[in-house]
Amino acid sequence: MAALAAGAAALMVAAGCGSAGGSGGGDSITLGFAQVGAESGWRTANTKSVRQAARDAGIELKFSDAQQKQENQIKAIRSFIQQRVDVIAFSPVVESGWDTVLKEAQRADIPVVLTDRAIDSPDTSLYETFLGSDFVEEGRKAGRWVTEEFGDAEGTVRIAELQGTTGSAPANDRKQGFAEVIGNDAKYKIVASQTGDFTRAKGKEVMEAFLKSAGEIDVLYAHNDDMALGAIEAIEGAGLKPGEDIKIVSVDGVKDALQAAADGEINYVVECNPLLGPQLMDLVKKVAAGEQVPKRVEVEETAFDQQAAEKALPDRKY
Ligand code: GYE
Repeated sequence: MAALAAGAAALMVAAGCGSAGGSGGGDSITLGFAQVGAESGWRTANTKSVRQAARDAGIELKFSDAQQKQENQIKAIRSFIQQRVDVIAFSPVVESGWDTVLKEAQRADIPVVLTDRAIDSPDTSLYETFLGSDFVEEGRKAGRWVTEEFGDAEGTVRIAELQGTTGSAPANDRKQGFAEVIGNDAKYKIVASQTGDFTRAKGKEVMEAFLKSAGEIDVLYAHNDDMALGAIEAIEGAGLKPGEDIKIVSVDGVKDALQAAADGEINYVVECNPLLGPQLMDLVKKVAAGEQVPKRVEVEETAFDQQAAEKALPDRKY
């Protein structure tokens, strides 16, 4: 019996069969990854991390860029199902509207991993796990900084908010966490709030409009660094000093924003870690092998005032 089993194992190795199985054949795992797009410095760093980690883990990566459109992501997921990849991972552009396509993946027996952004479906059987940040807490951190910075201020503190992509988890959650904190004191007033779709160009455009129509602005809360960097151009264009005339708090912690903080133009940066690749590949391997994984895996993050930004800059890779 033992000899037979050993022989069978040897045969399996020779044929390149491994425990991961899956329809891709061979023992390498094929991962279909549907990325949001290339809208921000955060996203570029995230894509690089995923590609590199797949290479390091020997996972075959089929990568699709949805250009920030849900319909493109749905198409990409359908195509991954058709190609019978072993695992599908994606970062949902928006929170709603995924049930149909994820049921198709479920029927095809292909496990799904959510990364970076979550979905709002009550049917949690549609995915194995979520890997990403606590965006509500990021919003709270931004709010706490505002309430500390303006704690002694008399009169109304007028806040402008540049929201991320409408309907996305980070936009919804960062808005909620921030509102939760500043909502405790009636002196904080959001006088303008609109989406800048997480891009520099829109951040600039919307901030220009705010500066024309919102009256005086004491502080800008940008849901990501790129929009803050675009807004800095708008503020300078209006003859004001970013970081002084208008205080700025943003989320992500990309190099350009830490530099702007070190230069005094941004006041506070809440970190959101984009380097999810290695953890994602670990989860993908486990899921492909049919192992149990926690339903939610969160990454650890910090925040930077101007001094801390200056210190962190030399080691910042993205
Ligand atoms: O903050 C922003 C990007 O989903 C956490 O998406 C991510 C966000 C990030 O466009 O820069």
